[in-house]
Amino acid sequence: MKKEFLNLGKQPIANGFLFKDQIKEEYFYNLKVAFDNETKLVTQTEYVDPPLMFNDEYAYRGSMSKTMRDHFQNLHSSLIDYGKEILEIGSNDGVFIKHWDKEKAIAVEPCGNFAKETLKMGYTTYCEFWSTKLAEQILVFDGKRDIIFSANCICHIPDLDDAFKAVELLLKDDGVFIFEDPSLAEMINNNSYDQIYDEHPHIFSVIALDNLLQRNGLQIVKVENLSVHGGSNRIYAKKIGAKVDKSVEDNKSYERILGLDDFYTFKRFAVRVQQSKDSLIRLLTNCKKEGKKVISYGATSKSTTIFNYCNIGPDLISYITDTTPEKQGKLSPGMHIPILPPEQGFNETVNFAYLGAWNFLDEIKEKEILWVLNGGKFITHVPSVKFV
Ligand code: DWN
Repeated sequence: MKKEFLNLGKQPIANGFLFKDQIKEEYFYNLKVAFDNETKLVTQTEYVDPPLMFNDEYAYRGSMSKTMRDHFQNLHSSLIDYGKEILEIGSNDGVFIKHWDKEKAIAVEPCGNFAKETLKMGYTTYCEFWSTKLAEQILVFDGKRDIIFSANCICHIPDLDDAFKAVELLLKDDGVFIFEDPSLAEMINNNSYDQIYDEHPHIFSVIALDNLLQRNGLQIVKVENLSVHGGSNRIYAKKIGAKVDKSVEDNKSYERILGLDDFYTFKRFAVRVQQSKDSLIRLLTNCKKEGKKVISYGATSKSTTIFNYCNIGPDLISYITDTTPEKQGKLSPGMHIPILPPEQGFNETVNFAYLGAWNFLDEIKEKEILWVLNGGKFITHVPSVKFV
């Protein structure tokens, strides 16, 4: 049974970057987060219909950071021993699958603008949402898989039972299901409530995932804790009966210590979220009073949650810079802050830059070292509101 613990208010489509003439038909929904006492899953009370988020104009391009390009290149090298017949759920612009043999790798990507890119690269690409129906079709045409992989996509799927049933159906008996998504433990530790938005109906704990996998014929056999995307877990799952690595129980014990299986942990988290909101508004308001120019660095889904929950608009953030061509020249979802290319918007006139892409702090600070040496300062809310 789901019990609500956090209300992040009226929110737009997190990646719904738009032009001025589209504002009148902009879609909003109420973003409320709950704890399911049976599965221990942290999940939204209602799910936004996937085609509203994932369509032929999807704006998030996975290869837009060196961090993630390197991450997926290294991952390929570590997975090749598991086999060659791989299927990727949510292949985006091919940033991961491009390292695999075109004859043996299959891409599943519902966003047509990106499905076209992997097709053009020569990969069999199913431009559909992951489901048991699609898995049955792939079983007939392509056969079972050694590896089913997914990065930052499984937590996007509302019906996890169907998604895991589909994996179990298409996985060879000794096959492995490997997926990585933001870690609930890291969200609680870092107060990074902006991991919650329409595309993330769930934020996963290892405890909850194992409960859900096991009721669909799979079980977690290994967990790797990653630093990417603000702290993620890479889950290795196999068909029930496989040998289980120590890392699984280690992660579950740590999550029990954090209280991730207890509703009241999340009630306390909700209080910290409100405090974070008050601190961020106070800091940005003071910057404005002092006549400072503040922008946001990275037009992220995460910052959509922040700006709409905290009601932060162009009065406090002059504009947002972002390297993604599909976002430039548009307005941010909900609060309609203009988005500029960095070469146009990031310069010595900027005093402070809020880190919409705080998960890339190291890469960004390295890239903008001259601006920092000239007195520029970044602002973050993770794990607390401060200059970094
Ligand atoms: O789960 C998801 C994650 C993986 O990506 C998706 N549902 C949606 C998306 O979330 P996000 O938008 O919060 O992701 P990022 O990766 O934090 O977005 C970074 C943004 O910042 C990109 O639009 C690229 C931009 N960027 C930039 O402008 N300059 C990134 C870097 C590193 C930079 O130097």
